[in-house]
Amino acid sequence: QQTDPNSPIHMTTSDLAIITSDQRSRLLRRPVLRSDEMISKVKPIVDDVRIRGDAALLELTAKFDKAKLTSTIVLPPFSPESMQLETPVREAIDIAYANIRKFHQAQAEKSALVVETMPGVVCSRFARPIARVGLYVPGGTAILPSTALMLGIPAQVAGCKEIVLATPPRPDGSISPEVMYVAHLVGASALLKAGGAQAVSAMAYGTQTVPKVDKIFGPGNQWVTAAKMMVQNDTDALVSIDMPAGPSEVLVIADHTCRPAFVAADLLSQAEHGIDSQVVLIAVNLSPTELSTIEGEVDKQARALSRVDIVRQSVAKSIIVKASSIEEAIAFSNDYAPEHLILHVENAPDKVPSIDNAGSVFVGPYSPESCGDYASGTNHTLPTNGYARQFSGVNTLSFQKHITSQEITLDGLKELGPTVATLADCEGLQAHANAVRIRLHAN
Ligand code: HSO
Ligand code: ZN
Repeated sequence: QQTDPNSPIHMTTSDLAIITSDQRSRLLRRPVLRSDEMISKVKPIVDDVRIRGDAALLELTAKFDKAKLTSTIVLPPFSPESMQLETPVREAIDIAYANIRKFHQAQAEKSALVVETMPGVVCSRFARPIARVGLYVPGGTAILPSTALMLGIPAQVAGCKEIVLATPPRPDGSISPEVMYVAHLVGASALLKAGGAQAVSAMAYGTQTVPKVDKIFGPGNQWVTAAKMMVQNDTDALVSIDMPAGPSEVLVIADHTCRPAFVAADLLSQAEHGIDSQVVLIAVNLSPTELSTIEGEVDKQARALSRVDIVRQSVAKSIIVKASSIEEAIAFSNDYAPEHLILHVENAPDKVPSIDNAGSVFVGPYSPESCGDYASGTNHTLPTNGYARQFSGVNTLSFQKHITSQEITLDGLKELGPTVATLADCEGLQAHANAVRIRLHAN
């Protein structure tokens, strides 16, 4: 898309005090995701890999990633040369790894939940790892070792036995040493050099060399997302996915206490992800001067970015919403259900209890989203597109499932059995009632 490099980089402003409820609903909406259309586009790719396996995978990787490979799978131990890093980068990855691990380890359930619902009737619930998981780490305009950390660490902590990490190869057939190093740290059992719908299909069905997995995680472009949705609906694949993913988003709530330069920097950090990034600023009672200072900062900082061309397009689609109170701002944010919510407001911690819908919250002026994106400990694979209403971000429990169990004593059955028999009779399911009565009559 051609854009004039001299035109100002600015967002469109609306005022909650004067817009109609229809206009408000429109502000809350994300660009329409054409999932049906995308699913019909990815179907031939998914089917090709499902049917022809490795041969199709190699051909598609040559076509889409321009990499001519003889094998797409790399097994550990990974060679030291493939993960050679500058010391500061390795140390940064190590610190991020330690923090993310600490936070995700704390999420792991240590013991079973045990409840005696009636005397002699003991119900329990315990977690077990999902045995085989596939982690998709996107390639494209940026290398994303951070995504490998965010998916690999909870898988490792949850105790998954097989961790397949898929990422598109570079044209020379290699994988970035940063991603290789993370694959090593998280104990990946196989690295799949493939991207897009073809990688998802390979992991969902398995090929001659790619292990089949039980659940597929990770963000990706529309092709990856459509392929994930498609395979999760195929009972032959018997695979689940983490969540439907859309373009990345941030919503910043700022009041008179905010530092305009910080607000602008946060908006831009999300805007640089891609031209479809969703960036929203809610300005709470800001004066025209305060607002134009923020807009000036957005323009100035954007021009200094190497990804200015991407930012120019995403900012052009972004919005500023004027609110007249913090309550009104939070109500809008809860309706929007942003992936990331940043609170640049007075007494920010006091506002957290009123947040109902958000993937992850960044509280106060010194908590930029970047910290959560990389290294503070929280996960950056979060619900987008308004799915924060019903989905949690990826966490340790995403890599486990729960099993319930019960143990009933004879006294317990004497207590509970008549209730069960009555309900079974009432449903006309005699064999169910018999399973209880046969035991009670035997004693
Ligand atoms: N903000 C992105 C995550 C990310 N940021 C990766 C930098 N690298 C997810 O919403
Ligand atoms: Zn980010």
